[in-house]
Amino acid sequence: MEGNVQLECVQGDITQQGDLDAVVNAANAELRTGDGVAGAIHRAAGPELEQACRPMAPIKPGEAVISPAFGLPNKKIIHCLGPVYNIDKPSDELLARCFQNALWLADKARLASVGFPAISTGAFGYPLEEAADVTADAVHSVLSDLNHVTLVRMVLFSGNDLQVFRKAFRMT
Ligand code: AR6
Repeated sequence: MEGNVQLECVQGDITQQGDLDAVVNAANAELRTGDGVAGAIHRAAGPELEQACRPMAPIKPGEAVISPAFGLPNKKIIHCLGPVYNIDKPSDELLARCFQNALWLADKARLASVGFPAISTGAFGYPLEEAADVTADAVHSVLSDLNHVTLVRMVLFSGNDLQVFRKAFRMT
């Protein structure tokens, strides 16, 4: 618990978080399906998701947009474009903005709970430890702005990723 917000790090699949109001997509600029998180989310949500996202694309690194969740068991999907490590610069600021913008957007939409994957740490090549530190700082930096969000869950795909994020969030 940090103020009114509960922070969690769990191992799991971002498409299987049925108790959360919103999950975050590690999107591409075009908001199309892809590999990794984007592929899993679009497959689970169905083809309506790409259609709904088309008018909002393209987005820039650090930006976040919100859509319905369609076949996913959540109310909303928040799509963030993370930085490609050391190509989109400053990568740390752009990664931080993803988490901040997603949480502000969720709060504005009066959502109570949000789940994030480890944005940029797959295809976009962000080193895990660095990304975890930036993520933890970014999440903490906006907690006092939140009026509706009361649960932020980091959903890590592997046991190793979970340990690294737990350490960054000082949960060990
Ligand atoms: N649930 C939770 N985490 C996952 C899942 C899942 N189902 N699948 C993968 N991860 P990535 P990025 C982890 O590549 O680096 C896409 O093709 C994965 O192990 O999905 O931001 C898009 O189209 C890694 O730790 O996102 C973009 O072009 C983390 O989620 C590009 O990749 C992020 O991996 C975005 O790259």
